[in-house]
Amino acid sequence: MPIHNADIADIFDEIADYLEIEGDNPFRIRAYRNAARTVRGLGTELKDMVARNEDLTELPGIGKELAAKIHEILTTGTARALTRLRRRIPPTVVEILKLPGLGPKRVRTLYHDLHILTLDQLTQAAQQGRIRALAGFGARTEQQILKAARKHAQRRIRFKISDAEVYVDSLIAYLKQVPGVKRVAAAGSYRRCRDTIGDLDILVTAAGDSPVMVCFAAYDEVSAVISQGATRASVWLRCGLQVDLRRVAPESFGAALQYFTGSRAHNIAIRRLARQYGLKINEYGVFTNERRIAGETEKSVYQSVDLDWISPELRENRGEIEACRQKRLPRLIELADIRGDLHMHTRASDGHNSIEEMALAAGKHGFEYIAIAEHSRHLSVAHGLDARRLLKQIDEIDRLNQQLKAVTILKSIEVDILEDGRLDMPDEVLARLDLVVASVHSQFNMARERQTTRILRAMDQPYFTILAHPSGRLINERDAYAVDLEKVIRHAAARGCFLELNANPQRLDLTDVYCQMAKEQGVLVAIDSDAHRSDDFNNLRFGIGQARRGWLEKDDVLNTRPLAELLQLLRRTMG
Ligand code: DGT
Ligand code: CA
Ligand code: CA
Ligand code: ZN
Repeated sequence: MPIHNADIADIFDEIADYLEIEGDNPFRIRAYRNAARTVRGLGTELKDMVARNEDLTELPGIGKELAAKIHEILTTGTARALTRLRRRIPPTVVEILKLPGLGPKRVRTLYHDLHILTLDQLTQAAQQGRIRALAGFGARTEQQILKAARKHAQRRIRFKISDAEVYVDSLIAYLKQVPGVKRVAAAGSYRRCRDTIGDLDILVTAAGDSPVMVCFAAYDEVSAVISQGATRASVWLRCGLQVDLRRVAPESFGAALQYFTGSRAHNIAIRRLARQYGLKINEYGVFTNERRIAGETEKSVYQSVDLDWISPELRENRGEIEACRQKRLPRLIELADIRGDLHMHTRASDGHNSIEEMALAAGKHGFEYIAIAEHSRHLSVAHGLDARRLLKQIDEIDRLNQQLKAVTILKSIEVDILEDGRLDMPDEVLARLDLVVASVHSQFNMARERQTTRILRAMDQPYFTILAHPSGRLINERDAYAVDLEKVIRHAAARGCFLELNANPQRLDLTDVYCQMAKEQGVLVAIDSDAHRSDDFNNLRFGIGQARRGWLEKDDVLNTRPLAELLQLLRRTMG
């Protein structure tokens, strides 16, 4: 990874932030700030200057010490000075510094006098009126802080589930090898397969003398310990993810897992139900008066209120409890139900593998079929295909289908929906395909009504099979465009076409509630990888998680069908 000037400037600014909080020498702090400004405004990349052996100390504000730091950052990617500071002060404290009205001096006071390390702790202290008593604060400031903290908390970035997974897997593997540890389980939104994760909740059971809590705090990836006790601890990982660990007794494991899996709304509904039974459910178990009657397994908790075990993905209080009572919980789709993938790219547009490589990889995943859906010409940044190149690809696929027996390659395209709802390819060319995947890649800012009309018009084209990534969102990067998805779903039902659940963890689009709506309207959903390289088929599991949150069963999903049945369904959308 090349180090750019902006990376170096960020490191200098971060060092300055920490030094300010620590109350370091103001001249030193200013030196880092000035250096950050110089580096940021530089016309040339520092890495090129170093490669040319130029003398960095000739730059304004860069002395010998800072020049050495620039060299260090360019070779190691970071500065030891920063690593040391990060070990002393949690990154969350620096986040507090970003609140309006809270300069380093005040943040330092909060940190030293009240041991406030996180925004949550800050909010709590303000609510309890503990801040106004500090020198230089007062009641008005306390109110301002509370307001700012709440506003900031809403903006706090959540981790994509795929990003969180990397850290969860290695943390769980680490905890499992701690002496005396018996069970380790992830709970919270991660277990419910939400598309994004606020923080990670982990439960362990362990023998009495197990050092699990200490080992947790000493984990390599931990950048700061927020709190640590005998049964609970919270830390920040270097990547910025917060992890809460709870140690529970084996007989409470199920109750704790149920409690910390949530969602909050689901738990509240379950506890309300328990009261009707004269029971009390908490994270330690199910109790009548003070006697424990269940809690070792989740199943026992649900049984105590006459319910079957409910899949974590459904626990959002969206009707799952009523459905369970009436024995009509869905049999949720599983990854193994998927028989093929209907949206992927190859080198012909912006993918990285050949058609043949994609087909062979698909075979390894046990797929019966794949559909190649390159971009169309309108998406020029992705080398979209025009009619001539698409016709050439059709011939190539015919040839490959002669050779390859295990996987059938279907002919498709991810055609752009143009501004007026027409498709970016003549009908007579589309007619030669097995299916047409269509999507919006431009004009995201149209008014809601126009955007909706545009998409409905596209669906009414003679050749239209699947609406890809229907909302266009990119998680943490781009909001969904304004569109009436309810109307789109009803229209798809009338037209007899399908909607995609794009399984790329950056998209996960359709979202859960719209999956549920599509199911209710009888619109089949295609769970597709939108693979740009053969490894991307692995992303399908994220799509399955989202589909399960949307109550989808095998029969609600288009690409669970065997090839012959699929072809029949596709043909109905083509002309
Ligand atoms: P997140 O972290 O924002 O992605 O979402 P969750 O669902 O993981 O929420 P989190 O981490 O605050 O708490 C994990 C679960 O623990 C939550 O889904 C329900 C349970 N829980 C935590 N605190 C409370 C509470 O104060 N009341 C209730 N009823 N449940 C709680
Ligand atoms: Ca959580
Ligand atoms: Ca939590
Ligand atoms: Zn697309």
